[in-house]
Amino acid sequence: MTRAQAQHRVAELRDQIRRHDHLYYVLAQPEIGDRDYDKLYADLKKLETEFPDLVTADSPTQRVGGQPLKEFRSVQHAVPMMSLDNTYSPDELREFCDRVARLLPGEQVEYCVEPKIDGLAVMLRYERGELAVGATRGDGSTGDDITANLRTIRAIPLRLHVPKPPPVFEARGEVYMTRDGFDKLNREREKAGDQLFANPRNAAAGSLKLLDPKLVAQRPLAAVLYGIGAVEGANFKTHRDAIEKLKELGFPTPPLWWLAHSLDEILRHIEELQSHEATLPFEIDGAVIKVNSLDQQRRLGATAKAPRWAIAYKYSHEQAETLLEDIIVQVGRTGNLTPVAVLKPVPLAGSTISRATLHNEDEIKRKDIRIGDTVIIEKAGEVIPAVVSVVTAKRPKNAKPFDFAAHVHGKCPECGSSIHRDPEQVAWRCENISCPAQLKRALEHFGHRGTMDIEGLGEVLVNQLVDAKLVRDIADVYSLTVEQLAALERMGEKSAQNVVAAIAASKQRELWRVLMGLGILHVGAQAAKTLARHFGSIEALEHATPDQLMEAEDIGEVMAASIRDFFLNKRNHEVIEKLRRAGVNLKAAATERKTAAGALSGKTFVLTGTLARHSREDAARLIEEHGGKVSGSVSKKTDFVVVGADAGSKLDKARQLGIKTLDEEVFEKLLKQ
Ligand code: 0OW
Repeated sequence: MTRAQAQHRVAELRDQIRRHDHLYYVLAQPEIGDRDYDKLYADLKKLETEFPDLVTADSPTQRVGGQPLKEFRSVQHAVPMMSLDNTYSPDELREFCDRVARLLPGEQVEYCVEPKIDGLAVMLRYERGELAVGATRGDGSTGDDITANLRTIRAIPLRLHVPKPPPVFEARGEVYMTRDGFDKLNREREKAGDQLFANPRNAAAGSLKLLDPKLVAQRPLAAVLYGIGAVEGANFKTHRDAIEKLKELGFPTPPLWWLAHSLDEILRHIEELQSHEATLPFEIDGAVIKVNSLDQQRRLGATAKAPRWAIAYKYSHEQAETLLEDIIVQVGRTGNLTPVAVLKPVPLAGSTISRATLHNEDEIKRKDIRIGDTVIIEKAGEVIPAVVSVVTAKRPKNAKPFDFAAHVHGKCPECGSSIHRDPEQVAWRCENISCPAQLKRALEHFGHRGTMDIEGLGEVLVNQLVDAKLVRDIADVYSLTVEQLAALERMGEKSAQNVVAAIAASKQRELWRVLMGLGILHVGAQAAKTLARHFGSIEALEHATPDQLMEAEDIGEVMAASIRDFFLNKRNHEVIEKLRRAGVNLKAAATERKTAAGALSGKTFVLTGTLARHSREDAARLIEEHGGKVSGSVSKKTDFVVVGADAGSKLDKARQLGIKTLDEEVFEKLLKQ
């Protein structure tokens, strides 16, 4: 192919890829499946490799930047990025409308009602149609330059695909993490023993703060643009015109909105928005009401921090008010120290709450939460209630600020050993892997059904074993005797025999389960299976260099470093030696290894509905034994969806993406091949 032909083909491929990105990430109306998309991308990548001088900054292949940054540069906003005043009730909203009417005597006012996306406010500056700068709102006049991170978000165009783009155009909006993406990310973090994100907003904010764009690219981030900042070469009469312009330029915009001409109409649309809340891909914490006419906006102007022509109306989640009596610090399985609020018991969402998470030290400072405060707690979908705010009007004189560092005085509250805080993480961690709290969590994790599956080795027995100093690490369970167990509270002879037998039986578990049981940071079930299949034994894994580790599928730098650190710790070698001496299987069985070359290797399956002849676990095991992978959600990476009775939304998504579906019959034939 000549250079001229390559140039033509490259331009064609870029247009096609951009169009499919727009269809999939902005309009959620994909026209092709994952395989065809990847083919386009691979062809473009190949041509750009053959003709490197054809690479341009706005090529779809240039979304994920090179080296991680050392820090973010600051950016001055040409037009300040204001925040919003909040209202929490119809009366407060009436005050807002009355003030607008007072300031625009005798004028008709049209309002626009749109969702208040609970993400991170950002701005995107395009110069001659090309994305020049992307930044956080910061304090409204200065933000962080996070261009490299924002370029990785596929919903954000790298170039404005219109014949004559405005010389300068600043789009403003919110970056968010999709609910599904948040759940999936937290499941992976849970399995790998990482600190969970409290909610999608924190997850999005945490992701955009990462200095390495390669990591940001792995996060399920999206964006909605709802405003315009500095602009040259375009003008608008209303807010809605501006939104239409954003749409025309290829940006995602609020999927729901209404025009209103009175408080009653506004309230009706706010209710209607709330009724659609669950169908939105992003979390919302209320509605934003704006005066639609830009001329009226200009004449209404702004206070020091917020416009007079816009207001937020916040929904009230299940909340309760109570006294924060104390703050304690708990230690999780991976050693994360988490501050927990001890509350005066209060009914909330059908249960009595006496504990709520304070997430981490930054949150306590950010919300200025003090012992003795009256606090608002909320159970907004998160698994455990959280302290959301302080009722400062009720703050007693002797309310004590909580000094996390002083409280723990640099020591783990459980075992007294030193603690460490990763610059990128927000949590402090205890460094002693034999810390009783960690040991208890580690033993529970080891015995868990999804790990070594030891019936009876649950929280109660684990606490007794550690408190009685019968075990000092996970391998000690294999030296427990029936006598030792029978001597424990509430443990009879029979159940002691059952537990000892269950522990003995666990020696024959697959290698990946042992790897899971070791609790290597970031190594969840999927990674453990890959490592077991790829290396075949703990021996081989122990001696693998980071590069060799990264040869295994889906094992990246972070995981490789974590595995290497684990095996560099001699304490862990002792534990593995104990497991070996106890006769625990430390090799991958033939089936585990065979799967690498199995008929389904490299294929990703999703199961939906009820199969007649296979349980979900059974079908998943069969797929993995044949080298396939099972995923929980349908995406462009899915190869097959196995459809049972009463299949759910995954079947619709498969059809939408043009992914092959198999009924049970065909699925079984495939396994037999
Ligand atoms: N979060 C939102 C949202 C929105 C504001 C921006 C400046 C003046 C009006 O969905 N839909 N519309 C606006 O318009 N702001 C929003 O969020 C604000 C941005 C900064 C703080 C809030 O998150």
